Amino acid sequence: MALLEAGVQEEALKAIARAQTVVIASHIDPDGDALGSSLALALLLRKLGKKVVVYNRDTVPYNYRFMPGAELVADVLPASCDLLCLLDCSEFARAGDDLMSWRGYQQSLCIDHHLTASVNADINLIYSEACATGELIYELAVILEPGFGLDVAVNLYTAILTDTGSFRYSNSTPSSFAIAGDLVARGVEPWEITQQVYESQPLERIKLISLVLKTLRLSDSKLGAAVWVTKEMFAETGTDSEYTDGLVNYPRSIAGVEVAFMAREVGPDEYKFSFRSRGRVNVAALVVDFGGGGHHNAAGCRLKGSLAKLIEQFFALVDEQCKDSRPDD
Ligand SMILES: [Mn+2]
Repeated sequence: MALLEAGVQEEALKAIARAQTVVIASHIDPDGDALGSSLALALLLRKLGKKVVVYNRDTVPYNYRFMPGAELVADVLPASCDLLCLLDCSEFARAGDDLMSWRGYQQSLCIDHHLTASVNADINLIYSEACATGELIYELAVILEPGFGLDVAVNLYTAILTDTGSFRYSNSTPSSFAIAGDLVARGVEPWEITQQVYESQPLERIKLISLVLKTLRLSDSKLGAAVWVTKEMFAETGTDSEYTDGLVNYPRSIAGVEVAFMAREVGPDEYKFSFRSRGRVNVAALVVDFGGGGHHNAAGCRLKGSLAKLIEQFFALVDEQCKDSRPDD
C-alpha cells in the first residue's frame, strides 16, 4: 500500500530488524487504538524472536481485557532496550512521567496519526491521514509477517473499530474498510468484538452515565454542550475514570450541537477536558492554546481553575468559532 512514505517506513523496518529487545509504550488512559496497536506490534515482534515489553502507566480498561496479549501490559520499564516504540502519541510526556524521564533505549521510533504531533523521536512514522495507529501497524504487519494470525488481527481490528467510532467517523476511509475486510477474512468476528468493546458495560457505568447526564449544560447559542464528572460521582457509583470512555458522545449527539465536551475532575480544581466536534469546528486547534492536542473532531487538554469559569470560557470560544464558520465550510 502507498499510505506511508517509503523512506520513513523503511527506516522503521530497519530499526525493528536491528533491535533484539523492544519496549512498546503508549499514552496514558489507553484506548482501543493505543492498546490494539501496541499488542499487535508486540505479538508480531515476539513471533520474530524479539524480547518485548509492553508498557503503559495505566491499567487496561475492562472492555479491552479480551484483547490477545492484554496480560502483557505492565507499568514497569526494564533497565534497557535496543528500541523504544512510542505508539498513538508523539510526545513522550503523553506516556507519563516515568516514560518521559526514562533513558534506557538506544533508539526511539514513534508511530502515530495525531494532528498536532510534535516530532521528537529518532524515527517518526507519523501520518495524520491514517484512521488509527492500528492502520500504520497493519502496513508494517503485512511486510513483517504477511500471514499474521488471528491474535494480531483482533488487535488491529479493535484499534481501527474504536478510532473510527465503529466506522462512523469521517476518518473511515476506503483504506479503513479494506483493512477491516482483510482482518475479517483472517477470522475476526465483528459481532464478537462489538460485544466485548461496547456491550459489556458494568451496571455501575450506566449508573454513572445517569449522574453525568444530569450535569448537561448548553452554551448561549446551543451549539456547544458540556457535561462533567466528579470524584464524588465515581465514589457514589463505585466507578473510576476508565468508566467514562465515550461519555462525551452523548452531548455531541444532541441535534444542533456542534461541539461537546466533558470535564473530568482529576485533582482539586483541576480538570481533564475531552472535546468532540461534529466537523465544523477544529477542536484540536481550539485546545492547542491550552497545551492540549488531538484531531479535528476529537481533542483534549488539562486545566486548573473553577469548573464553572472554565466551562463558560470554552462555551464562549465554541460560540465564537461557530459564528465564524458556516455549516458548509
Ligand atoms: Mn489513535
